[in-house]
Amino acid sequence: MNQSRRLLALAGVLVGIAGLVTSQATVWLFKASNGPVSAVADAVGDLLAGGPAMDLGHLVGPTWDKRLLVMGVVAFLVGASAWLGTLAGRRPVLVDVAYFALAAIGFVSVTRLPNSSSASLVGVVVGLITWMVAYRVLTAPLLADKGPDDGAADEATRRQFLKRAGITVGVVAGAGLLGGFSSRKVREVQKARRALNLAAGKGAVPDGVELGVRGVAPWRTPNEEFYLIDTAFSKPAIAPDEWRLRIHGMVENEITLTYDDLIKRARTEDWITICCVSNEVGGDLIGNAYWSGFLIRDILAEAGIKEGATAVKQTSDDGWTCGTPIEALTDDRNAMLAVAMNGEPLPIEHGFPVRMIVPGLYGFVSATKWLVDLEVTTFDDFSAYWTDRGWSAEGPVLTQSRIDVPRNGEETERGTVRIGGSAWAQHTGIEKVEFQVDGGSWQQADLGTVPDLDTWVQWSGTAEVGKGRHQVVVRATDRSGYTQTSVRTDVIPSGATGWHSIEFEAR
Ligand SMILES: Nc1nc2c(c(=O)[nH]1)N[C@H]1C(S)=C(S)[C@@H](COP(=O)(O)O)O[C@H]1N2
Ligand SMILES: [Mo]
Repeated sequence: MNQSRRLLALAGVLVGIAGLVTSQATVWLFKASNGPVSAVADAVGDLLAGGPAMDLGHLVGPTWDKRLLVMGVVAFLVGASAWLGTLAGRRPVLVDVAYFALAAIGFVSVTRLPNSSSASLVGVVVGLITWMVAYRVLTAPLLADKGPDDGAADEATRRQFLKRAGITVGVVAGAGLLGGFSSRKVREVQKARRALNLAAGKGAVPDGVELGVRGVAPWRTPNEEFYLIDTAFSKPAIAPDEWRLRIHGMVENEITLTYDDLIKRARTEDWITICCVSNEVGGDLIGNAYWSGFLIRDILAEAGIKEGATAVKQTSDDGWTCGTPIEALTDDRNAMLAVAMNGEPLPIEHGFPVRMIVPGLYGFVSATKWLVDLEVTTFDDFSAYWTDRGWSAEGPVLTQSRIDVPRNGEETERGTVRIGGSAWAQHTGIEKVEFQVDGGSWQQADLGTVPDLDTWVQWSGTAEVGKGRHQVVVRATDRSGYTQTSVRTDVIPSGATGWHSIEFEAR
């Protein structure tokens, strides 16, 4: 390789690294859960695990497995960037397309992880812009037309390049330091979270809740697969020892709780399914976990609720607010200040260190994450984040059911086809689930047994089908005797109604 080709390759390497650093710094700055490199490593790992390739985890252990994948992704990127550097001036379109494609892989890998937020995607875009800009800045001096072999011109080019490379390294290192600095807080909180020993029960999945239909969502939703909804672009990172909860408003005694105060109290643990009001019919913004926490009704009793109060307004560390009827927090349901989810301290993105969980209500009116303030008040005296944006003030969960198998558009064998899914009516309970195939009569599905009224229920059945296209519709009846209406309504203001239906093709 001659000198200019070597310098071009070096320029490419710097460009590649610059984009990696700025994208990761962005992710850190906004405390997002997933950086693009880590997300691509996960995607590659899943591809390898799905294929005939070896299971790296067995050879090197799970932590090293991930580290090797990350190193592999970085090495690939650096190699590709070196090559892209050498294409400068010759294949400009190919270079831009290649960087776009690499960024697209990052984008898709980030998007497929259920706990990713928009901040991770912003990180990908920042990385792409860095690549585009740095590529132009660093290769330009090396492309300047030179006369026939002229040592002095060569030297000038080299100096130009080194100057620009120095500035690039400085800017990128600055961005990296800034991101790294702001991630220090998150790492501290993560460390504090890992060091907690809450001895929270993981909850054994009860016998009979799973009907064993392949493709139906697992009854317990693993934390990593639990849906995520929040408005915070940058997630709060709160260490347990700095957390305070103020309980005030229409109370006899104002209370301020520390984390230690809280976890000394008698604990409650329960299977509770929570879901989002913006879940479309058939959607997956729902999850079921074993939650550990402290009954809100006990804490409110200590504060002493004054006559006339109807609501508890909650405020999150990120400023988000919602209001819950006092009734739902003081009746016999397990409305709790949750500290653990499936036996682990709450993941940061699910509200660490303390969030609310209220069976039977949509998350937007009850499930405040990063909870710092409870104000006992009346619905007339405040409005909350989503009510200000056209959503209802109260949000009881609407009875719903979903078909998971077959998937919409799936191809199956003709003959006996298994059908199954989930149904929910938290704190009311599911009485029966019926399904209808190709407009025939409604058939009653088998139901999984559930521990109480507060979780979703699996259902299953079979259908005999011939070759061709088929349709399945499902509807649930809850324990109040209400059968889901077929009328489809929008999710706003208080949740979608209507029956879920899918089509499949039998061969
Ligand atoms: N601080 C805060 N808490 C929040 C929200 C939010 O935007 N900010 N979203 C709510 C909504 S709409 C839902 S459905 C649940 C989702 O909880 P999850 O992200 O842990 O699944 O959290 C609720 N708690
Ligand atoms: Mo929600």
